[in-house]
Amino acid sequence: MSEKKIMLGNEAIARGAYEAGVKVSSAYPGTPSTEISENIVKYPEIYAEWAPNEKVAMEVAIGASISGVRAMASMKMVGVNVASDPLYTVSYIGANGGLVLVAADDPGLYSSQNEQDSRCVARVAQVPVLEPSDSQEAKDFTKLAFEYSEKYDTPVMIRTTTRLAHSQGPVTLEPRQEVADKPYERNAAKHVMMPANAKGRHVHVENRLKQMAQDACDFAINKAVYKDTKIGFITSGIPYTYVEEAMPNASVLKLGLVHPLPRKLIEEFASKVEKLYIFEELEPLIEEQVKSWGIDCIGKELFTLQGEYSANMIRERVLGETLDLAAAAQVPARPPILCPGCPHRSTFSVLKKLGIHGAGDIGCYTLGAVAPLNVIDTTVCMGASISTLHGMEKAKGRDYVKNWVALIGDSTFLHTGVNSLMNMVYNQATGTVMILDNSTTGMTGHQEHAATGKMLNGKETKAISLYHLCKAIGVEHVYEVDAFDIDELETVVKREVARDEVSVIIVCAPCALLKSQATKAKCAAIPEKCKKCGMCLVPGCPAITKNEDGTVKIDDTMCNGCGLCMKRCKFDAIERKS
Ligand SMILES: Cc1ncc(C[n+]2csc(CCOP(=O)(O)OP(=O)(O)O)c2C)c(N)n1
Repeated sequence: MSEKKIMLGNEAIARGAYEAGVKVSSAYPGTPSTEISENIVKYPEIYAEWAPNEKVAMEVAIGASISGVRAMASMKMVGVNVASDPLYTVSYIGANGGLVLVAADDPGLYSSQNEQDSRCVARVAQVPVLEPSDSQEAKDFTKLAFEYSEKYDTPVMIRTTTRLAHSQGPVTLEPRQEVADKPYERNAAKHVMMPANAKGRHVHVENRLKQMAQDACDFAINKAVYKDTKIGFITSGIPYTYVEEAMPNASVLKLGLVHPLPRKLIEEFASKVEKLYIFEELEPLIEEQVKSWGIDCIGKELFTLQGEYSANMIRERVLGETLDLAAAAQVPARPPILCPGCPHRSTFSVLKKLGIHGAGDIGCYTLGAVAPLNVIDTTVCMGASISTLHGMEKAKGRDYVKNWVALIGDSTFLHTGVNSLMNMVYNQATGTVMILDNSTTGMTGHQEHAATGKMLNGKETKAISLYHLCKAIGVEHVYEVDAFDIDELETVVKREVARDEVSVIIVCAPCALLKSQATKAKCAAIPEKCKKCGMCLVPGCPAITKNEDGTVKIDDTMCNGCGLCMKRCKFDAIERKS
């Protein structure tokens, strides 16, 4: 009997890659895609790595595909932007060994800086998109994606969303299919994209999509099920499961391939149902095309362009039910905060004291933007802190950035920050960059990166030195400071922001949640010595609260003994427990 296993959507994608005979996987972490690589690495048959960013990951997969093996790159949707340069052009090159890009979208913005829809990117890049609805399909569609990639000579995108990536379902396991490497033949007309060659390949791209759209009417993954024909839904991915839950008797055209669309199949389905709804999260990608064919349907007039969908959305908006959602509304909001003992808090406490503004970046330290720290003023995308600061200086002059710094994490600095620092050096900037080096990619759950000295498979490797990297770029003034040495940090920050040359301060202290961190003795408040000045409360450590009389107490279960509160207390009213 075949073996079944409960798997996360991401785990199932990894399993699909394994069963499809994939040999190379490259990725950069990003919620909700991270666990794909963390599971792929468990299969010794697949070479799996963390790349410093998504563009690199995509290009590694492209190289592997050109050489003749099946290869995969996975990333969150904003990573697709970073990888879009190679993506748009590899669309023309196509695939030798199957080439698959997994793009993980985040409707509802659980952990992202925007809510973009990767299907739109794929459409512009003229790349087909498969959209699974559950873990079994996540595995099956991944395998299918490699077949389509080779059959149609195209990269294929698998689009998932947070709900699929992070929910579990049963998956039937099958053995790995050993796929023979395709022979590599030099073919400049296909592999060297310069104008004369790209012109010819663009014709191939258009023909390939037309052919696929035609064939898609017979793909088993595009399925029309006719029940009550008063109402019909065209849907895909996770929203399909909501239709099944809320209206099990409706007719449904479930699309597994969401780009290109099977026009004939859609026209046939539309002609057989009285009222047609298009139920797709985020952009009206399917809806706009269906409407452009003169088919009457209801989509974004009724359903939102923003946020995650639900079965309740159908109950309310299609069935007109009034739902009592009071119980759900009563769940208290829990705003994200830095962990107790987080070294970023220590850094922010110094910047707050000095009244310095931060051009921020993406990582745990983005939380420096919220109360009580309020240090970070801007956050755009990974790597943007340094270039934003540079833009401010060039716009407003040297003096303007004397009370600004760029704040960027170690993983983010290596991702794209390093380019911006080159720009500062090259274009004679004078700003100060603080690299918050906590020795990990913290925000996404502790992934290794090029400066940690370990690879995705846990093996030791060369750790790139951030210090020497900055020096090599040409930054004369690079300093490493312990994040918890707040006096030294204050001195160095004051000195460097005043300096009329570009400088980098690498603020070092490992993430408080890293397993390698030994537990330090916890801190305790001594009420008799407490003068109620509130200095220990300023950095907003969640382990410290006020007693009714205004003195403070420290929650033992939360304190990790970082000692920041102790250092801020002028009255020795906080001490370490022995
Ligand atoms: C282009 C892109 N790729 C991936 C992500 C997901 N992501 C958010 S922050 C981050 C890195 C965080 O690591 P680091 O800069 O070291 O800061 P830390 O969280 O450890 O403080 C990643 C990978 C993203 N937001 N954008």
